[in-house]
Amino acid sequence: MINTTDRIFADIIQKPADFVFDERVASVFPDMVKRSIPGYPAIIDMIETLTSRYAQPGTNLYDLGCSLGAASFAMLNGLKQDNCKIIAIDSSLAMIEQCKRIPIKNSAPAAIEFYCDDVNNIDYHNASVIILNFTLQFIEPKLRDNLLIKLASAIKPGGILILSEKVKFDDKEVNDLLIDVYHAFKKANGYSDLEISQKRTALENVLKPETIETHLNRLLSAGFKTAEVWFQCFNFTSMIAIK
Ligand code: GEK
Repeated sequence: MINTTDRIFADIIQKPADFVFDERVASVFPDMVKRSIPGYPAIIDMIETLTSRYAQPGTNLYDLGCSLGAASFAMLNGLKQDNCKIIAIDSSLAMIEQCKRIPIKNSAPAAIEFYCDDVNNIDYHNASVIILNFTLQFIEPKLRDNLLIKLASAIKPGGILILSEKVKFDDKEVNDLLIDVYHAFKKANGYSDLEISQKRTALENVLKPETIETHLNRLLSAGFKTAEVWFQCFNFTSMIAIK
């Protein structure tokens, strides 16, 4: 039987390397996100609820950095509007190959198209809902403004972008405290001190968090009329921006 429990950092790693979304990560991903991202199930549930409210008939719904498609399937479950298409993109071939194997009922309200690509390379258009669920944090900071400008201009008036991110805080004491509290959450979910510290090292050059203020200002400058945090647990947040 295939083991789907995340033990990727359980043993001492002799030559530490940057974290990559390869086949090994894809095979344990549902366990990894559930034990590593506070509030992940609540955020996925809200993506379903917000999709039923904000999707517009005849538009595209994008899931950027879809991993195994949790947000895409949440959108599909929430969708009541006709003639929509869900477009899910991830730069990890291992993730996209697994997504393509997930069966979709004939009676589903829309199709999901999965593409293996960099989200910076896509032409976005006719969108009503765009999801960036813990993906922007992996994109080079200097590319983030342009991507958000592109996304904001692809969204129709009244449409939304949901941006979930691990964040940092300007105040060092608060920042250190929330990192410690987050590590306690991981320990309570069965990760050892070794796993926590080896993963932290692997993510150091790859996951680049920004402050909530930086994210909200970027969303407003990109062309959204409003942007607010709707969820926060420790240093993990989800924001909604409305065009
Ligand atoms: C979920 N949204 O379960 N272009 C496309 N994909 C990218 C890029 C890029 N430039 N950079 C990283 N990725 C998911 C969870 S995981 C979050 C998202 C996490 C992809 C990367 O391959 C990975 O699958 C995903 O973004 C981030 O709702 O693991 O913390």
